[in-house]
Amino acid sequence: MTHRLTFGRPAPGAQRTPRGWEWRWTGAAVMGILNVTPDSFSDGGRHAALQDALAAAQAMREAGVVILDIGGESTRPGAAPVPAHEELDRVLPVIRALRSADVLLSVDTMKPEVAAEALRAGAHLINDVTGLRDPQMRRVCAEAGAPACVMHMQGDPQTMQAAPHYADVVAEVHGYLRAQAREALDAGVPDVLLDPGIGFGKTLEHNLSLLRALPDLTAGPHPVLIGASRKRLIDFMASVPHAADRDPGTLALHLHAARCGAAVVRAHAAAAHVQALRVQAALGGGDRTRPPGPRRTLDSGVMHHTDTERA
Ligand code: 7PJ
Repeated sequence: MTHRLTFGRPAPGAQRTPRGWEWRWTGAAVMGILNVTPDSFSDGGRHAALQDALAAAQAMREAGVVILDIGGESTRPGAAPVPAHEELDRVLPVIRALRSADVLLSVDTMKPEVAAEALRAGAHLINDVTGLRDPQMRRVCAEAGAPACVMHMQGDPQTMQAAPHYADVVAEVHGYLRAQAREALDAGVPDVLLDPGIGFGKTLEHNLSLLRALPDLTAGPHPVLIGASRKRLIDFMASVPHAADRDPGTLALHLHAARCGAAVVRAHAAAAHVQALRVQAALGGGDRTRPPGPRRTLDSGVMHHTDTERA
């Protein structure tokens, strides 16, 4: 399955087209997670955090990674919000150090002011777990010519896992994503990726319903991102209490997502994902809707260790 994402300005790997700069790929690309939160680092120091992040990014680049998702705020269930200036102090040095590297830089943020500064500093893509609900976030992306990942979340990170409830989870999440995509494109955002938000205000049953319905979402006009890396649904499915032990289950889930047409999988164990996706592609198993044949996936990166928890 071939995927496309349009940028309003040049981006690494994107080709000039009449509509902008188009990034085109086959199979699922791996987005390597690059957390720059002090709790990801043993000594908590800012300089050490930056050095660790750059070393992880370098390793990912050498492994051929094409997208890094840089995050300066934890969105784990119950996590405390981080002020914008603190988030910027974490992510800007990483963006500045990597902006001339041949890699797409995504910034995982909910704050328009952080997105604006990050895009000015050289980031290419915004990953907003609040789905561009804030009109200011849509304006920021539109003005910078930056596509965005629009994710579904019920509630907010502080409360979302308290009592998730849906009458029809698939209809509600897919409907929400379609509506947010329309709002974003109408506001001038050049393109969107859609993400059902695994673990964001969802029980195991809700997550499973969304994963089973993935072919319906990937049949639509927008590329789809799935991020289940080390989340608690892996524990619920396979009894793996420690997040750091959940990479095998994560990989199984992401291979399923790739077969169902996901365009991007967001992962900590990025190198293992690249290897597994290449084998899946060589077997002709990238998707079930086309006859088997040789296909290629974009190269991707190696893991960066963090310990996140999510249902
Ligand atoms: C996701 C994300 C996800 C997108 C996080 C964690 C929590 N962005 N940011 N999708 N999860 N688009 O990695 O456990 O699922 S942060």
